[in-house]
Amino acid sequence: MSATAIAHTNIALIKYWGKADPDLRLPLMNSLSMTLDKFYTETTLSWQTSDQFFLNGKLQAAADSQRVFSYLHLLERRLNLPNRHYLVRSVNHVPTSAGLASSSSAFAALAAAFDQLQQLHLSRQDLSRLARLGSGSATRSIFGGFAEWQAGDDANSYAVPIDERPKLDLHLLVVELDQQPKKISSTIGMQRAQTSPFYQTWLERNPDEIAQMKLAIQQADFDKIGQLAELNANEMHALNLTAQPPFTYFEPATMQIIKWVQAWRAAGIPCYYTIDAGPNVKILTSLKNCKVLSSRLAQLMPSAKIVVTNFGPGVKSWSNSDME
Ligand code: 2P0
Repeated sequence: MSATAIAHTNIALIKYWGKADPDLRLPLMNSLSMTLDKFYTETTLSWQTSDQFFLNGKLQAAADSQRVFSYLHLLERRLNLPNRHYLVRSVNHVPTSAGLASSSSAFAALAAAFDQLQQLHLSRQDLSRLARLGSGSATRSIFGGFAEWQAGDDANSYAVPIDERPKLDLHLLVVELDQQPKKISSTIGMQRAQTSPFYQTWLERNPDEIAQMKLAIQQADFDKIGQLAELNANEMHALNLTAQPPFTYFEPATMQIIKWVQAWRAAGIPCYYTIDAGPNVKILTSLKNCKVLSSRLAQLMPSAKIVVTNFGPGVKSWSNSDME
């Protein structure tokens, strides 16, 4: 008996950047994301006599598997289930090594595979709450299209779908830069950002930013969505630059792309950027302009890898009992 789940990664347009409770991964603010079609994790879970984690076909060392098994055993305790050992086989489907954080899809897939293996039939709301305990951004990957993760306490901090099949022509160009310097983890980055003199303003602005983004989505207003997403990303990165000690995820090439996006927009091509806890840039634009911008980027920065993505679906899971 084994269970498989597929979950797609998501990119926050209004970002989660600060924890109210690091152990329960409760955020200090609501966040809102777009689930992506091209990037996903497929995880198969079964019981066996010892814990083993294979990632992309390779057995992982104990140190690299610890987060996965701590999570599965936490789920057992939470759900009053017996302590068992697991074989976890995960494959990250990423067209190039796009450098996209996979913890959102990884923990959403793991939560759904666990639910399926244990035959719990949890609601998507409960799955979202459980995914949250593995990684904050995984909370949102339970749903497709646009999803909002609500701040709150352990019982009511989960994601809700906003529009799982948006009609909007909103595409994301993921631009992976060739250098991948050692990252400051999101957990550390968030902690440090809270020392910024602007952190309180970041929190105070959140309800209005969320409300404006939801309105823009409802009105299918591409420019408004892009403007709000870009502003919110700039606010997050301004917190990092003004933290004690200050830091940034930007590399020179990150700034270069920001300037090109601004110039292309000034020249009449609707496009906006967002940036997460790393140097890569994601450009929001229409399908037609993806082609134009991809070829310009390929010329200007031949070393960059570019992937065009669109809205992806929510998590899916199934049992493989007949096949094993
Ligand atoms: C987000 N990020 O909303 C924000 C914006 C990165 C920048 O959530 O510590 O791996 O596991 O809760 O979810 C990345 O951090 O952090 C992230 P944990 P996670 O997508």
